Amino acid sequence: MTAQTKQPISIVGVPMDLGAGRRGVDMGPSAIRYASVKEKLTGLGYQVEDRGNLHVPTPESHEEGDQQLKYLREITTVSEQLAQEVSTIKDNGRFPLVLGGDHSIAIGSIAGLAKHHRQMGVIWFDAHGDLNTAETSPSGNIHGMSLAASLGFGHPDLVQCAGYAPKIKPENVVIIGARELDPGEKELIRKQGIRVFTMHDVDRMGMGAVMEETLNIVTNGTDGVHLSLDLDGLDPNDCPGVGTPVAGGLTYRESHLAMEMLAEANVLTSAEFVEVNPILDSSNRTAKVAVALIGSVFGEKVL
Ligand code: 4U7
Ligand code: MN
Ligand code: MN
Ligand code: MN
Repeated sequence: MTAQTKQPISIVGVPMDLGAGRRGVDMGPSAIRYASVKEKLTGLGYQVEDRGNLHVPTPESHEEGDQQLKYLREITTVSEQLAQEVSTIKDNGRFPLVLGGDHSIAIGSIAGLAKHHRQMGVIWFDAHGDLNTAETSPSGNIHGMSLAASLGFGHPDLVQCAGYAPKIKPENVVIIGARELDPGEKELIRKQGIRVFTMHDVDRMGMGAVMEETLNIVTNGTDGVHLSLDLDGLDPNDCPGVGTPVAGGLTYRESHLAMEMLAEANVLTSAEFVEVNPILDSSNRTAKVAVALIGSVFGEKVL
């Protein structure tokens, strides 16, 4: 790749843990920076700006509020700020790379991005669907509702982030790595016709074929592609530092192949890496995997 084809990157951290059931994922952006994300990208020839972290309130200083929508008010505020931040990065002609934080931050990321890409494709790499609403959620944790909200389902404060809805269309979304879906999520998937490659599908087809089909779906009639990667999509053996681990996940190599095929296709217009919880980790392993995946998705090759 020549220097001109490398779009400059802007990193923004969102130390959010109000959307998750346990503490620690607020340290995700620090852990990923500590694992040398900027150096990795600079080494690949990118011009990189780190815009630092957004301010996120601490749970100890706020009430959970509605038990089916914990910290709704605070999460709504941060989502609006993130939407603006990501939109500014796009206005500057740069590639937004968002570091989480729990997966509720996707509400804000996608709200900011979809203003610039009204037909945006989304690859949701995750053990979960994040397709709950207050009515279907078994936990009341908003990180399990972010894809639903982006599609226009759920509480109006989340759905209407940045003042418009829906952000994305079900036919432009692909979920990869799913292995734990709640009843309400399954219903939404069926009703909306969302393409889900479960672990069963990955086992049967292989990641190569899964990604070929994924790339067809997310580029068909779209004007941009966002990668929303939850590290719990990977197997907990490779990524133990996540808040909601589920056994039987994607391997290190399968995940890298997915990133490498995305890099080869050269279709990504933004990305976020979320749910790294260094408190539950040893030697910052999960953040190191995140940085290795970031390397691959930005074109790092063995040879
Ligand atoms: B993550 C869950 F019930 N579905 O809604 C829920 F299993 O962003 C988990 O993917 C959500 O990590 C996980 O609470 C959200 C649960
Ligand atoms: Mn998730
Ligand atoms: Mn998940
Ligand atoms: Mn999780």
